[in-house]
Amino acid sequence: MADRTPQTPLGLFGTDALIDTEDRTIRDTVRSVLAAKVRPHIAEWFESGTIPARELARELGALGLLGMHLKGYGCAGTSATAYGLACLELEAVDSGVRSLVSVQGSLAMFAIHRFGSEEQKQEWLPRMATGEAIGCFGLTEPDFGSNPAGMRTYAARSGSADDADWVLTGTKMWITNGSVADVAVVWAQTDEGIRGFVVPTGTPGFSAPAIKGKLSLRASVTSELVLDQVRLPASALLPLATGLGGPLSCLNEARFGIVFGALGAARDCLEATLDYVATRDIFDKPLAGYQITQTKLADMTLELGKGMLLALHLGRLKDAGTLRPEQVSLGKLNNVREAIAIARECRTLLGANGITLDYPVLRHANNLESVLTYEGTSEVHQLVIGQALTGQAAFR
Ligand code: TGC
Ligand code: FAD
Repeated sequence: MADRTPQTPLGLFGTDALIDTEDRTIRDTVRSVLAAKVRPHIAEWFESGTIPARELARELGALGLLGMHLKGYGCAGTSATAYGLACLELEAVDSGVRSLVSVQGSLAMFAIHRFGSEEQKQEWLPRMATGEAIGCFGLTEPDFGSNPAGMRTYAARSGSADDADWVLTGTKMWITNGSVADVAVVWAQTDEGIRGFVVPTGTPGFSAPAIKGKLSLRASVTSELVLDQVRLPASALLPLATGLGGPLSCLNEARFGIVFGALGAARDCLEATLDYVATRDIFDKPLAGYQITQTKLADMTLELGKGMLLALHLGRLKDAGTLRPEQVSLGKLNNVREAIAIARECRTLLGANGITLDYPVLRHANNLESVLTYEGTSEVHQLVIGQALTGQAAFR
């Protein structure tokens, strides 16, 4: 007789067979620690629009998740695939928790690791790896999100000598971790093009008011950065980042994490829904027994599994050092788009219960609205892919 034991969506795909033992062990550890320490609190944090960022950063740092796939300076130095799988588990809890880790490791720490001086690396990376210091990454401005090349934040030299101070003025918007950060990586126009600066947030003239009233990513700190004549020593400049390619290469790292992360939110929705339909009786039998339900479950499982295959493929390319930015766009566009579709479809199966915080689906769906927009909107990624296919840039 056929085995009718229900299988999990990714179990059905058998994708674990494509993940090496070490990466699977890391993933399973992350999953079980998050289940014990973070998941029990997440609905409450979402409802109150708070996250204990400092305590959580230390907890995640102790797990080795901050700057996880960077080498040296106290970072764990795992494979990129292991990092992706950790993002998946983090976002299965909440996109806000994954965002904290993405911004810390893939944006702020990566920028310092890739473009910083030895002094900057020694000063910040070990403390950021443990979560003792929190970082943020200021690229977006109120009028320049998809088009960061237009940024108005300006850094002027206060003299002509090479060791002259810099003075930064401008406003950054929608900055994750901003109000809780110890250090901000800030991108600004200069007379020599776009450059990056390592800004200790206690520097006079720097402030980071929190943005309130969000209906998405509520368990995450999002802030404005105000730079009012912030004076920095010459040593605050990231010496190796010149031009827009600097910040854009950091985005490749965070976008890679989202390729996996979005699948975590989708998996969590689907697993919660499978549990629900098994026990929810409609008319005279469980909801799971209706053909319409099974069609929805099958289609969602297909998209989740295809997204996982794509993510693991991109992980392998990244580990081999051959992953190209437009391939990251393929993953970010597809996996976030499918994750939000899955979250919304799951919501239909939960009926009215689906709109509450008793189940994770609408929380994930709402979070994924932000994920669809940040790190390059879906339309920006379509245009990146369009450019790769046609050789024509259609951004302007
Ligand atoms: P374009 O002329 O195409 O390029 C300028 C220079 O940059 C290089 N480049 C890249 N380098 C590395 N990685 C990439 N992905 C790159 N894309 C382009 C390019 O080769 C060129 O180099 P060079 O040496 O010739 O100067 O630039 P463009 O102004 O036409 O813009 C292209 C576009 C639209 C794709 C880009 O601006 C873009 O990606 N816009 C979206 C902005 C965005 O994603 N912002 C995210 C902010 S951070 C965030 O959202 C954090 S969310 C929190 C979390 O992650 O959880
Ligand atoms: P816009 O650029 O104004 O886009 C509006 C619409 O126009 C979108 O649909 C877009 O796709 C479309 N559009 C844009 N360009 C084109 C085009 N060429 N053709 C056709 N349509 C186009 N930024 C940071 O720097 N650091 C952070 O830590 C950070 N964290 C964030 C956290 C949250 C919760 C959110 C929501 C955002 C965050 N951001 C951060 C900002 C994020 O990166 C931007 O919101 C994003 O890049 C889009 O910019 P925008 O919101 O200004 O939208």
